[in-house]
Amino acid sequence: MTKPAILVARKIFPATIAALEQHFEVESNQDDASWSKAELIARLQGKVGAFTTGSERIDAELLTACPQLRICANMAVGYNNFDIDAMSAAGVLATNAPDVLTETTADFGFALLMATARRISESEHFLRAGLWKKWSYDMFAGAEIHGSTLGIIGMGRIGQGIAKRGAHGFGMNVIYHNRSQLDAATEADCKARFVSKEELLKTADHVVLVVPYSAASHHTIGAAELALMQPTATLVNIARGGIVDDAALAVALRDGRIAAAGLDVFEGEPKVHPDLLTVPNVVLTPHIASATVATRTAMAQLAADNLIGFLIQNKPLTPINAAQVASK
Ligand code: 8YV
Repeated sequence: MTKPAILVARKIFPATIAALEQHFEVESNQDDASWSKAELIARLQGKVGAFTTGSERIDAELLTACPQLRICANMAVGYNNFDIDAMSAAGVLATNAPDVLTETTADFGFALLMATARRISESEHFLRAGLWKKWSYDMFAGAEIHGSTLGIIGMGRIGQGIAKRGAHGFGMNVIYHNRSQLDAATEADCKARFVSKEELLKTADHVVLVVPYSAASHHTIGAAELALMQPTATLVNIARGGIVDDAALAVALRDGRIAAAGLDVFEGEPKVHPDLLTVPNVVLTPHIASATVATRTAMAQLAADNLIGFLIQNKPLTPINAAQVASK
């Protein structure tokens, strides 16, 4: 019997390819070539499944051109690269990779917060440049972490992980804002208090962004929100590019409107707003919050298991639009 054909759109662990090859005819991109949309569409011809990452945009145009496609399995918890309505209309299942990256991403959020508040990148650049001639009492004096107020915008699984690290590990006073207030037991577990976005921005010493990207969350933080923050405050974005207005942030950092920022995601990445590259008080990392070997392996495995689960066993593990696809 011929195996169903699938496309793996980006370079991935050889073990993941091998696992997929047990069930599918696999065309993969182990050269990690940058495919245009036209090339992606051409490669998807005859494929019933696609293994995608955040870099492949799956929209109505692509779906119309690939009528055999039945599932796109994203190796990411975020799926703003998917037009879910268009996928549902085309009867194409979307799956993501939640849970397996929660703790690792929360670890990174906390690492970026600490690097930002304690000026670790900035001081290392100073040292490497040979500028350290003598100790000084205020050299790279940053902001306190322990006992300070941590404001989290977006209190899903990763936000809760960051809250627990802050409250239980560093004695921080945790406040959060979310579309809806969490139940009392979860709030108690996270030692977190629900506040308005405005109160959070005005009172937090450190603001961490963990909201999914959508039209509604575009520029959650812009010039007006930055103006509400304390001049000593830090801002960390591990959510998605576009949640922060990067141009407005660069101005706020340059003018000392806020003390510092830590960014793992950018508007239009891998491009970075040029003004962010010129201000010293920002820590910049290339979208690596989930990047440990174990977690990226688990994410790839989950995406592969979704393809196998759906196409072979008719049982995807972490579907996003199963009900809409079933009703087609
Ligand atoms: C991914 C992420 O590594 O899971 C997500 O949503 O942002 C990262 O963990 C990235 O999106 C590549 O697929």
